[in-house]
Amino acid sequence: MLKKIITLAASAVVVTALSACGGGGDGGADAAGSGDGGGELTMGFAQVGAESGWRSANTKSIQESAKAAGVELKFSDAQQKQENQIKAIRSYIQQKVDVIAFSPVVETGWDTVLLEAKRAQIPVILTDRAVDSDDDSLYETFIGSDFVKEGEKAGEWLVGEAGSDPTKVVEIQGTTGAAPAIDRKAGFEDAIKGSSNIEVVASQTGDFTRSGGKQVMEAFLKSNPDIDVVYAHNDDMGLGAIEAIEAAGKVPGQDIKIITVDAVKDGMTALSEGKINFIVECNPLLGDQLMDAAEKVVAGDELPKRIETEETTFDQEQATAALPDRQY
Ligand code: GYE
Repeated sequence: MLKKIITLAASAVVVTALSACGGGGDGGADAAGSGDGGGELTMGFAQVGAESGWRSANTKSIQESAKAAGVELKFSDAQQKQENQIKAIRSYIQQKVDVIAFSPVVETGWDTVLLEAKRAQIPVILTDRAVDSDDDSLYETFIGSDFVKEGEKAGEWLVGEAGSDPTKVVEIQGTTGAAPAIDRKAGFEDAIKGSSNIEVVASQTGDFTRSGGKQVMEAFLKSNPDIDVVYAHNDDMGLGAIEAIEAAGKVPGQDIKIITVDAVKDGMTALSEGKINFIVECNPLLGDQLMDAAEKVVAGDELPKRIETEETTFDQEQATAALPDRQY
């Protein structure tokens, strides 16, 4: 019943900007919002943190899209800690928001809190990162990239680049237990497994941060004198690795080749300057898709369980061409 009322309210807003049309009832659709859209939908969003350029662009996209869609956004930053995200989700349940969205910092350990949301009849949308759960009724849909594919693209480029040369790779992984870290590793390994000349000699987490990437690379350079390639699971860690490589008197992009994932502006700039060699794109601009999905879910529409974002890759020349129009 409530869903129907909201559907009507949602279609009405297209015609004219109603203020406080109000769903009423216990479902939490109280018209708390203000501003142009009328605020009939309230979303609680539990963000991972502010660990990378990708994350900042993602947060900005969500905030801007919420505003444009007239969604009242309650936003929290979990500082890369699962316990903080769980707390935020519980508080959104208590506040009876209409929809909860979050980007799970790690893959496992979500069933209990998701069940609490389900019992409270609050739909959950996953953005960017997936959860590892046997029960896919605990969320409506997952909007984000195929991280395995991203890892494969990185590995495929290296296979072509290395030819038959013996190639020693060090890998700087994302946050331990996070979907993009697990999947980017797996995809990369899969792509290089037929090339016996390519060897991953060390692999450690840099937690998706620039400082983490730098520290890990410093340690790698000490223990492995002849590294040919760095594969970093995001641009920020690659940029940190560049600092460590330069401090060690080597030339990034030449003495040591660098492959990263994300394609945020800082990464693309380093690629265009020749310090990075190849970037696999991961699109952080998920805001519009998220607001669209939220409106549909609250209106009672069935969504596909998986909404995949489209992505490409960049070499140095392509980065130079793309940079002037890059939004993030
Ligand atoms: O690649 C990284 C960020 O989950 C896809 O998280 C995201 C990753 C992104 O910290 O830069």
